[in-house]
Amino acid sequence: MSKTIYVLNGPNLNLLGKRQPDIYGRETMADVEALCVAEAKKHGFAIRYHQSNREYELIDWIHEARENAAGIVINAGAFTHTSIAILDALNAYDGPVIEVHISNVHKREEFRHHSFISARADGVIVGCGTQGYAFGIARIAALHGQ
Ligand code: CA2
Repeated sequence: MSKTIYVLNGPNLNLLGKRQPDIYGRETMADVEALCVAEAKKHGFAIRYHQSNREYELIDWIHEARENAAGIVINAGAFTHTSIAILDALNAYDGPVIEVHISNVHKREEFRHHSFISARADGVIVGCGTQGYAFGIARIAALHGQ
């Protein structure tokens, strides 16, 4: 069994900690990566961590995960609400997928209430801040009995 969990982040999440702290908190992407590495280590897993503003890069990483990932934690950012292409890529991946949103999208604008990714996700974590990433990793570990 693979011991690598992919953590994938979509557009604008590179700005985390730099703007809108009232919505997204003060931690940066680097802080979230460190949190993911630490959580994964507790369960005996490693992390492959990526962020991109380009849809095709996220799709390519999901394809790569088909070969070697124990699971995928994905915050696809605004692509969550628009991308059938990311849904299709996730549908071609057999392992556990956990969808994470830092903010509670259901308390926000109506257009954030629908997620294409939720149609594939095994679990969805919203509104728990960046801690949601750790919950996602813990869930994937639990699904593998770790
Ligand atoms: O709550 C989340 O994690 C979101 O996936 C974040 C996306 C948003 O489009 C989704 O509806 C919900 C946006 C990410 C933008 O991140 C920023 C962080 C700091 C400053 C500006 C943008």
